Amino acid sequence: MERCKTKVYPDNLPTTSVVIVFHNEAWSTLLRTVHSVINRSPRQMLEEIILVDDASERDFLKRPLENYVKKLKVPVYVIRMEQRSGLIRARLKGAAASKGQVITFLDAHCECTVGWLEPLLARIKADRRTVVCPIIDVISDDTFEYMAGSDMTYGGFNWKLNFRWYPVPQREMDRRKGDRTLPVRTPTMAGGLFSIDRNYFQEIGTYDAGMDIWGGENLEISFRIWQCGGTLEIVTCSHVGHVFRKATPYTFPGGTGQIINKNNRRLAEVWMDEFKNFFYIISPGVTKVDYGDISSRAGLRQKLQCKPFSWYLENVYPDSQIPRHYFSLGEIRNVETNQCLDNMARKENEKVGIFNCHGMGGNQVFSYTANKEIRTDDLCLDVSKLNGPVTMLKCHHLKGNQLWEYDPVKLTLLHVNSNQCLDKATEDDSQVPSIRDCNGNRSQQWLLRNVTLPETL
Ligand code: UD2
Ligand code: MN
Repeated sequence: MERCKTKVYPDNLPTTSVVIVFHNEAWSTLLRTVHSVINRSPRQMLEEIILVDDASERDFLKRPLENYVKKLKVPVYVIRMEQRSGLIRARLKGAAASKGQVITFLDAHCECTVGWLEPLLARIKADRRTVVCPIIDVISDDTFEYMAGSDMTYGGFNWKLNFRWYPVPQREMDRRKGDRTLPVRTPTMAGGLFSIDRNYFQEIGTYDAGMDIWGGENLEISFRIWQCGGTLEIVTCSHVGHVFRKATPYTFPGGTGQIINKNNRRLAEVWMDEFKNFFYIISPGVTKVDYGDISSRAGLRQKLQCKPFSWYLENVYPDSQIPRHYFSLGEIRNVETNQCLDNMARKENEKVGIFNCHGMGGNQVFSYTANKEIRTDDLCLDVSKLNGPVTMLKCHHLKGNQLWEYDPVKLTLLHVNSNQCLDKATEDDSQVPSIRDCNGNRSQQWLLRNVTLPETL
């Protein structure tokens, strides 16, 4: 942004160590990252670059890499994990070896832009409990060209605990008085690119070393920062590009699903209180995954006297995909046909379905929220014309076509804007519900049931 170019930062900004972990990274992308850090960081602020090799299997990442980095004009150290440990424990090893006042983590396929570092360090200098992320620009994995990312999205997550970008809400625009060059308070970080005061990283408990390979650590540290008294920001004057890859270039020993589910369970159990149920209900099977011992992380939460997840939802992420207040979380069953609303694994902008009830959660989990939305994950039932169809759109929090009035006596679900009632399937498509003038028939009656979770919890 033009007005970022004329901002003036203090001279005596803290020094940073840049920690880059990698497993089987390509030479070109790794060195693009390293050279861009060296070329585009003021020398006095750059303490060192620490490359942590997570037991890569490629020869060029051994001696050739060590010989190459020796010739660079900034200290670059290569340290190695003895065995494949995953990005979380690799970053911990890099952090432990670092000497700068700030630690900046980067993925191994990035490009820092001119002026990327000063705005990050300035925020930490102003408040050491502020953790900062640059805007992540997109480097194409086909052409490696550089494309600007948006300053109008921030980090969130869905019920499955996938990190997602969502529009920066109006309240956050208002707080910044419309000045897009001011940092955005973000509920979560993407995970790979951020700066944190080195001592503060220790104080708030670094990372959960019980997490393996990949995933979950980004939401874990985001929740922890906010719940334990810190602030997490996207600094919109700082840009770093990242290669978003279509497929993972490495293996997940033990299975991708197993590992991610385990990491996610650890963060849900420690940080999310009763709201973990949204994750468990929509992901049948996840509750069977063993997540190991979390007592030290629970102890950390206790020691730091961190706030409950409900506080986080209320104060940090009021537009969260997980509703803070809700009437039901479970199936929505038609009284006449005994069938249930079902998202049929369909996507955004498609019709919601209806199917035999299976009581297993997953695609048949809907929440009727205190805001009178009917949601399944980050999608809301939406009707934009008389007589339907009922589609699933990204929840917009503005009521409008996503406002439903449930009558607990008549059992009707009235779509307020059209003044019509949700009804059973039509004759021409038995797998989608309809919307018709309210007539008091049993086919317009719905039971909103709370699903009970399996005993294993
Ligand atoms: C995103 C983050 C990533 C991490 C991840 C969730 C961005 C841009 N990226 O996924 O940093 O937070 O979400 O866990 O925000 N690596 C290892 N050992 C492994 C696996 C990966 O060292 O076993 C390295 C890998 O070489 C890379 C970094 O960890 O440098 C992140 O991995 P990724 O690039 O595959 O993750 P990404 O960008 O899909
Ligand atoms: Mn990456």
